[in-house]
Amino acid sequence: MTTFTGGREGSGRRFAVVAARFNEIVTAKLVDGATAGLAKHGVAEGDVDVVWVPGAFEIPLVAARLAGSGGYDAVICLGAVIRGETGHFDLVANEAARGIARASLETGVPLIFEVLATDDLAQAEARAGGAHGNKGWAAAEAALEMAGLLERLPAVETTGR
Ligand code: INI
Repeated sequence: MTTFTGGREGSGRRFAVVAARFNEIVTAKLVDGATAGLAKHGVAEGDVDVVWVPGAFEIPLVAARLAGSGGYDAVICLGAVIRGETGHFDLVANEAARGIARASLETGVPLIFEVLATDDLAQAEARAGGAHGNKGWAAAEAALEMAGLLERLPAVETTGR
């Protein structure tokens, strides 16, 4: 039996962070958490690119571009969709999730989904450095683990066509 695990070694790896500016009071803290988490695990500052987009709805397109560039081991997607602020909460949150998942499967690059979807600002803040920790940090650790895991798994077979 062989067991595969990812580990969290960051040295020599490159990561992109895509962050939504909407609800920046929350997402800026998620970015801080993610970049601190990457640094803690040995990722060099120069090996992290942070890209800001207007809102969570725009994350998938930019994440797909970055993942498709071949320049990153994983792309961390950060946003905060807050139900109290919008009638189209479900649309924005669902499309962000769907688009990020699709981009990950199509590119074969781990895209980490940390778009908070909460009822109110307090719940979001609790997950961005508050009582529930910083989900940006958790996203960084998921990115490191997935990067390591994909490196260890058998490569995708190509037909050569
Ligand atoms: N974008 C968010 O990231 N969070 C939200 O809570 C939000 N609300 O409340 O509407 C939101 N909307 C903007 C959306 O992501 C797009 O930027 C916009 O629709 C333009 O395409």
